[in-house]
Amino acid sequence: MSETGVVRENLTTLRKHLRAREEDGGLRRVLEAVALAGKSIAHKVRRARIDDDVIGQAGAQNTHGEDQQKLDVMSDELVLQCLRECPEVAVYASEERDEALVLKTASEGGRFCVVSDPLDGSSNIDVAVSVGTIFSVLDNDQPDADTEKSALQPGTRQRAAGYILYGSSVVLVLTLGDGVDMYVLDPVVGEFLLVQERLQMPAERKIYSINEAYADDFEPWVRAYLDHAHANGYGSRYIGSMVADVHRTLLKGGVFLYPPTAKAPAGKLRLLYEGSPMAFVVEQAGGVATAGKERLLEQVPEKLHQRTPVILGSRAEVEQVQSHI
Ligand code: AHM
Ligand code: MG
Repeated sequence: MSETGVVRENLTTLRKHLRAREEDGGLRRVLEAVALAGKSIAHKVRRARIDDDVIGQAGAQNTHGEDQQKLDVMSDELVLQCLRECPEVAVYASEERDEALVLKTASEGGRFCVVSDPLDGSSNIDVAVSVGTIFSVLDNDQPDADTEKSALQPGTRQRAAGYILYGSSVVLVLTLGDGVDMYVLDPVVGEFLLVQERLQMPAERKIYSINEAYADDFEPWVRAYLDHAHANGYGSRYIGSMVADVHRTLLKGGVFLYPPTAKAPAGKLRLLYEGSPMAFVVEQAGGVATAGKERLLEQVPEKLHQRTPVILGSRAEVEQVQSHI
C-alpha cells in the first residue's frame, strides 16, 4: 500500500533488521546507540530557532581551528552519552575532540572503537540546510595500554559505517560490509524503518559536486576535469554539506570531489571521520572512492585528525576524473 503513501506492508525496524543479520549482538548494540543519538540530534535540529541552545557559536574552536557551533558540541555529547551506555564501546574519537576518549579497555569488555563527525555541515544549520552525523565502527585491536590508538586503522578494517542525514526526512544509511541499507525515521513510531536493502548507486551520471569557487586554487588535473565537464553537458550540484552531497550522489549518481587546494594541500575533509566511512558506503553500493589515484579505504591514518582528498561516486565518473590526474 506504499503507493498511496499510507501503510507499508512490511515494517522492519533497524533493530529487527540488525538482529536478523548479527549473531552476538555486540555490533548491533553499538549501532543502536548511534541511532539513538541520531534521534536526539534530529529532535534538536528540528528545534533550531525555537530553542536558544541550537543555533550559534559555542565560543570555542575544535582541533582544526574551526568555530564550534552549539549544536556541534551538543551532538558530540549526545553521541558520547549514548555510547557510554553501550558496554562494548572501547573508544570514542570525534572531529570535535582533540583526543580519543577511552571508555573501556579490552580487558573491561571494550570491543569496538567508534569514530564520528557528530554534526557534519554544521555551518549550514542556521539556514536550515541538511546536516548529518557520520560514523564508523572498528574493532578495538589494541592492548589496554594503547587503547586510544585503536582509531588509527585504515578504512578497509571498518566493521560498519554510515551516516544519519537530518534533511526533509531523517535518513540512516548503513553498511556492515555486505551492501548498503537505507532506513527512514518514522517520527510517529520513533523508529528507523527499513526502506531499501542492498542499495546500488547508478554506475554513471554526468553530475559533478565540487566547490568550484576554488577553481584557481585547484591543481591542473581538477581544472582539466572541469573543462571536460563544461564541454560535455554535465550538471553541477553542490550543497556544501558533505553528508547531503554524498547522499544525493549515492542515490542519483555522479561524483563528489573535495580535492587539494592551495589553502588545504591535503584537502579539507578528515580521513577518519568523513572520508573512510563515506568511502565504505560508496564502495558497498557499487561506487568508487579514491584519495586521488589511490583507493581511499587503503589510506593508513597516522593521526586522528588527518585530512585527505576525497573523490567518490559512480564508477564511470570517478574513472573519468582519474583519467585527468
Ligand atoms: P564540518 O565537518 O566542519 O561541517 O566541515 C566539513 C564540511 C563538509 O560537510 C563539506 O563538504 C565541506 O565542509 C564544505 O567545505 P567548503 O565550504 O570549503 O566547500
Ligand atoms: Mg564534517
